[in-house]
Amino acid sequence: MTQSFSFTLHKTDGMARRGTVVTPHGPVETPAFMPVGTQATVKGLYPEAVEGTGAQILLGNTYHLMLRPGAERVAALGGLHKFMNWPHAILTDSGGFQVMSLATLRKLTEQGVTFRSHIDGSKHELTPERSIEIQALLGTDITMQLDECLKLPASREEIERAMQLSIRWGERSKRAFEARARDGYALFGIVQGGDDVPLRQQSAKALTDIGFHGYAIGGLAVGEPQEVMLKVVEETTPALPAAAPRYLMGVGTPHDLIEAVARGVDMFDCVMPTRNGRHGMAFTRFGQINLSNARHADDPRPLDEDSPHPLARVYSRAYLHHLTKANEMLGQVMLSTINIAYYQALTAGMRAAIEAGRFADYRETVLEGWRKGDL
Ligand code: PRF
Repeated sequence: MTQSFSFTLHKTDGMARRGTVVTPHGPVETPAFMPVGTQATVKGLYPEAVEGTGAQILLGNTYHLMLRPGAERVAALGGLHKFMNWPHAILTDSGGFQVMSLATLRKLTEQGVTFRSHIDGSKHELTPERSIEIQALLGTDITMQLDECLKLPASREEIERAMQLSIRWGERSKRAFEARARDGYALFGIVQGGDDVPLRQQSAKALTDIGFHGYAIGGLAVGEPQEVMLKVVEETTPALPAAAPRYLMGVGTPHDLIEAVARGVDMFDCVMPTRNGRHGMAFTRFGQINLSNARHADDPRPLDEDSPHPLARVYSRAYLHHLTKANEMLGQVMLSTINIAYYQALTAGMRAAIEAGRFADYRETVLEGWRKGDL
């Protein structure tokens, strides 16, 4: 028996929240970090390895999977969970953001967006209704509405136009989602409004009136300074229903995560742990360590002897340096795994701290560890 979507808020500490999202494919303890599995794979990691980091939910992408291998094909093969052998929860992004960053010859209208594939130049259309259909074919647990995400800086007029369009697409998404009657599954709305706080609050209110199972904050980490992002988050979360999860899309560094949780965010996704891992970077409680640096060549110490993940405890910095310099794929795999495990340890630490009413202390301890650096 699969379970219906729900969100339970267990405890708050300041604005930080400790909750549980239940999906048809299992629970997600929040604050939660979702590793990115764009092409039906978290790059370099077996699903078992992703599980071993503590992750309970992955992010998949409508845009990539509709182009290749095709949503209808994945559906015929039993859905995305079965296709990639990931039995736990999946959230899929709606495609709009990836169309804007990857596709060519884009044309945006009230109806939706037409574009050419970055893979073979073929022509495609994504509407709110088609995005919902694709995500249903993939069998995702959490569906995202189609939205328009602008890069910053942008003019107030442009920001307002994209924000209003995203609200209308949110309404259409909800209608299309309900028509498919995927009972027990969830649809999230996406707040837009750029760096304009009143527009953000207007967007949050309009989406709340439409009514979603959860609410994402999109359109951030798109060129604005971190303090602007955090200010917008801080002013937006109070305008969202306390009883629903909040997801900050495409964010971010470990520092972004801890500061956004302090401002009421529950969920995150980001390519950073895997992408940076492929480039020789390790995220640790001593901050970011660049393994290609020659200072690691003779260092027998592991990255973090107290890490909950064995890869960070067992392999020496010298070995990871060597793999990175030799451009060996095992180095990329190990660092990607270590980094996702670090993000999971960070969110687990936040969860425990909120439960204990000690989030402020935890945040200070973590920030101090990064400040002191890698001794
Ligand atoms: N919208 C959607 N996906 C996203 C974003 C957005 O605004 C962002 C912005 N950081 C990342 N991914 N649909």
